[in-house]
Amino acid sequence: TRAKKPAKGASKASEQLHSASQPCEPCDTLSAGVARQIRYGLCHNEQADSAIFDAVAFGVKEQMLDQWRGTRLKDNQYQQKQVAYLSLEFLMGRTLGNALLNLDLTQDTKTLLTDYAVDLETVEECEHDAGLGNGGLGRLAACFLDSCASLDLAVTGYGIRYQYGMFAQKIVNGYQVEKPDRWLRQGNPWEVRMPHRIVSVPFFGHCTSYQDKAGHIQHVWQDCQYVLAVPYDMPVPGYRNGRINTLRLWKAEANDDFDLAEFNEGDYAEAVADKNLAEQITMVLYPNDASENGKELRLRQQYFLSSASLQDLLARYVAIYGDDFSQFSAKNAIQLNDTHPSIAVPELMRLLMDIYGLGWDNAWKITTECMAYTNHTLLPEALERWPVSLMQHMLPRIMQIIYEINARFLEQVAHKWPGDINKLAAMSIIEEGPQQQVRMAYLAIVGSFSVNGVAGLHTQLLKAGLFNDFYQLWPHKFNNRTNGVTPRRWLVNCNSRLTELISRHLGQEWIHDLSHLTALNAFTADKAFVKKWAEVKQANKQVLADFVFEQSGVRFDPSMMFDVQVKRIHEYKRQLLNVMHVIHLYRRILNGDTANMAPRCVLIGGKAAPGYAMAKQIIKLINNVAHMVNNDPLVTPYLRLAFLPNYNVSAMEKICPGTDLSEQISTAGKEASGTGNMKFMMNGALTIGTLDGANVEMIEEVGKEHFFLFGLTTTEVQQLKASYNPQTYIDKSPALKGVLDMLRGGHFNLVEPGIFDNIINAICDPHDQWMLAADFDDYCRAQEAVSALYAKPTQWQKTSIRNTAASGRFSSDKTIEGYQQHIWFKASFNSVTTTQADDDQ
Ligand code: T68
Repeated sequence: TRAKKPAKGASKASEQLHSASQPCEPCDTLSAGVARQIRYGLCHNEQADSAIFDAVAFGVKEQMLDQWRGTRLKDNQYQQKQVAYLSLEFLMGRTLGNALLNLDLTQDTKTLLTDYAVDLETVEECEHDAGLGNGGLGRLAACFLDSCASLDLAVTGYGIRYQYGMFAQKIVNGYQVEKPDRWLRQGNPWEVRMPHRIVSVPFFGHCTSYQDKAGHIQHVWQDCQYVLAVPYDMPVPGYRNGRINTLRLWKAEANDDFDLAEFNEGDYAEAVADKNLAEQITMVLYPNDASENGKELRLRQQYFLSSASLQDLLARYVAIYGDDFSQFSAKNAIQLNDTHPSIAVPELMRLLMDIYGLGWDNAWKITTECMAYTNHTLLPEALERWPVSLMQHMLPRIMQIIYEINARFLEQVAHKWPGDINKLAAMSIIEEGPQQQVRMAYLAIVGSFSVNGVAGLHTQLLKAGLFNDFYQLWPHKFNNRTNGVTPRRWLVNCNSRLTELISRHLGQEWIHDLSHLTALNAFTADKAFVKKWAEVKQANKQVLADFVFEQSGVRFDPSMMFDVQVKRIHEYKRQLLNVMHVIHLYRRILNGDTANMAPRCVLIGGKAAPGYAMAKQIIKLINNVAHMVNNDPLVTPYLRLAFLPNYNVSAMEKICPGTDLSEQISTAGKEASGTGNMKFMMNGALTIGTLDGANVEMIEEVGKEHFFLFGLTTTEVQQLKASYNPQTYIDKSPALKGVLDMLRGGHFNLVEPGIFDNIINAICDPHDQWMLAADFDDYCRAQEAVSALYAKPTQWQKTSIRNTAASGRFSSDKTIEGYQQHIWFKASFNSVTTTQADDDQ
């Protein structure tokens, strides 16, 4: 009954090692490859820009193939530790520009394209974003892949090849309308289907047990339905170092072994059609960025990814090391990107025990020495829980293992807190209640040797609040790894003007080590440099203005300040506070009070989860306010407002270089880190923001005198909660009262009465968790300080330089060095007993 380990693996590995030592034929040039693609690869003679894009992409991929294979062979040969980064989301965006940069092929490509009378930028614009993620969490995974490859680390990303990525957002009559994103329709030139690495993933069925010859109870998961997991690999080139890592995306396909006897001939077609159910697993990305929606299909996706990836990892291990698993945790680390793949904990147990024949203790030791869990949110509505009944039905063997993990874990709890029944209930992986639920975060913590938050404040709050019981039990597991973003995509590739200016003065080393940017501080005294810095920003603002006009029809004037907030729409991120400030300025202008008002163009963009009614109403409000503001010629010299539809990765590449002011205004304690804040800072934007997430560390780096700080602190928010009364703030603030009166008066919805009532009520509700009314006046005060500084262009530019100079800490290279040193390559797992051992980076 026990499947035996794949025996042919070992010989395959030695075959590979053998061929690795054979010299390869040198491959031909990129330009020859592109020409060949155009002539033979595309099966038509069309020279449309999109055809050229395909030819270039295929040509570039071809250039990577030898190095790609070489990387894999080298990693096997040197028996390096492998890291698997498991994530339901990889928000990759476009690949071409970044690949050319990392491979140092940009100039060659520009040159070869002259033969085809098209420029590189036009060709790049033909690439469809790979939108396999919602927001920060998915984009973080993508930045990490770039940094891992660039730091020469053997890290494989494992994800899902969704047929439909993040929906495209259209705006119709001011409202968000979702359109499906069939990003693969034109084909994906970067991917390689790997049929020889297909694995199968079990679902449903039931469990039985028997006693083996040695008297041990053995468990068998029977009568399951298997779904094939087919890997599609995407290359991840490091920055000019010859390494090509892999992003392996799984596609679900039906297997062929359904029982034909059950069907007469007439039902054959239907029987085959039924198999499409299996393929639904990888059909669509769930578009919720901050709430768990509990759909059965989502759990299937999670298990499908986890099982396929672990089977792949184990097969590779066995191929190199054989069936001695004593080295497994020394050779593998598995990073769980939030709880979404945390079912990997019981799944690794299952594979080690049921497939490879290990006993519980040995399997548990290995599992807890490999798994590491990253938390990305404190919001209770985002914490995943799955009904026990659902899991029992879909994954009976997994549920059995979770029960056993929990029973053994609760013994430890009872030992630590003797007689404390409440503690047992509070910490149990199984939550009791009318419907029992599996708490996925607790499962992840119990099964991992490392638990990390994504910014200093966030980690502190995890330890003090959400996970405090676990922190008391296992302080050594907790550590902070502040997020970062890759400077290749977010500065070098998206902002060539600034890159050139910086490199002319600092050389190129900063691209490898972003801390070198601190040398820019000295140039704040260099008038010519400051002038050049301003010219770069101005040119980038013109590009952004053109983009905004093309996308929204609103004209931005590059002589005005560009004030930008782009991110998912969520109440805690407080786009509403931003609009309230716009309304405040609008009122002032209508009242003739424009003294000391720096003219500004406000840009807001982001998608709302399709089921999030309040977020959708906020989008409508932004659009309605924009309509009034932009159509009043008395107002537009001072103020303009645009909502940018379909905000995505490639939009951000145009937005962040042209932004003057970055809005990072979440209620303190709610944004785990933020990463958009870092992209803007790198590109020389100044930030207006609260003491939240990584803003705290940004202030540490740049100094509070170069940051527009406002609002309640996390502690103040917590203390105010019980007695919060928005009316007291409204009574004290003529500005806030004015804004609310204007909203209530229907100024922005004359022909649509009542549509903003919800929003108005939310602001005035004592239960408003986001405390807009409390922060409004201080926000306006900080915005006035922004205006005052903008009126002094030289000072503004110097502050801008200081912001870029201070952004080195937020390179994802730094973050990954932290993961590498403190998590993946941590020398020993059980010896650390001090509480603060790894807290500081
Ligand atoms: C974000 N989380 C955090 N979640 O909000 C942000 N959630 O502060 C942080 O900088 C970023 O993660 C990276 O650490 C998300 O983006 C999701 O997208 C998400 C998706 C599915 C379910 C829940």
